[in-house]
Amino acid sequence: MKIYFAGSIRGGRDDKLVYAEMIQYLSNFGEVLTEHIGDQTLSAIGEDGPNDKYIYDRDIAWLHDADVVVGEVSTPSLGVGYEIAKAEEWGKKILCIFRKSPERRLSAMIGGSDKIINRSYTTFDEVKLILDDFFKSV
Ligand code: 6K6
Repeated sequence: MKIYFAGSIRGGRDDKLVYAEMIQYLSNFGEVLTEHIGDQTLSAIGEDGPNDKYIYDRDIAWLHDADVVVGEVSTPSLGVGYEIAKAEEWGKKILCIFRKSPERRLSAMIGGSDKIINRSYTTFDEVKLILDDFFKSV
């Protein structure tokens, strides 16, 4: 099972710890193609590393190759939204996980899509149950 994990990079790195925990847990179910998203040293404006065209081409190829897409969508990210839209177009199985918050509501373009399984959580134990459930169904 190839898993494309999507999480914010230039949209902001506030949730990088939960990305790392999710990637670790996801590795119980298959190969996570995008492990770098949990890299704690990756900042939103890091300038080192490959150029944007290289990143785009590589990530789109991985996304196309993936069996399932799991997005942590608590921090709004143009890239994550774009990837989810592409994955929808390609008929991938998609799970989006959003942390409940009094300050933020999930975009209606994600929450309102019937092609996406949307779940919300408070604790990481809940995330694990959501992932267990999702992978039972794929
Ligand atoms: C490092 C620091 C800033 O930018 C980088 C390198 N950029 C990326 N590296 C790998 N994947 C990326 C990069 N930028 C976007 N992505 C893809 O888009 C990832 O698969 C994420 O799921 C998503 C994040 O989009 P933004 O808009 O938050 O960056």
